[in-house]
Amino acid sequence: MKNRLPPGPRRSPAAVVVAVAVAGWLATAASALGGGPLVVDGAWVRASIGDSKVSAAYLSIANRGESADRLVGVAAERAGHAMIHRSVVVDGVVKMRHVDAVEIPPGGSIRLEPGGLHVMLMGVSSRLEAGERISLTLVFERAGEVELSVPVRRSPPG
Ligand SMILES: [Cu+2]
Repeated sequence: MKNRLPPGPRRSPAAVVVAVAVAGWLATAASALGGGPLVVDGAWVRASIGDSKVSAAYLSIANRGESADRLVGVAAERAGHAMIHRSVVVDGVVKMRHVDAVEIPPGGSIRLEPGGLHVMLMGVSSRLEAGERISLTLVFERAGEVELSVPVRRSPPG
């Protein structure tokens, strides 16, 4: 499923509400896309494992516009805190590093996937069960704030 995000530049608070409503609708309608240059694909959230209060969200974001944009913030329903992380291997041990922002060059894309960049979800208030959907909010420097409805899965789609 592809969701085209609304166009930038930065919006007033009132406009953000409209953009969020539109993006929420687009998240369930794969066609009839219009407007912004960013396209989200393959978003999913990992189902909770045991009693763990952490999880992660993954997705790809393509930029079909002429200007770079940057993913600068994330938030998720039922997660007390969310941030962008990158997994790195240091001396054979996987560690996660906080990333302030990720640039999406014009004509390029970024991929958040297991073992690499991801949206880290912390303080998850109740178990994320496979088959349900949660709301994931992405904040872009130019495109503004966008809310997506993302499926919870035990493994990557496809
Ligand atoms: Cu992490």
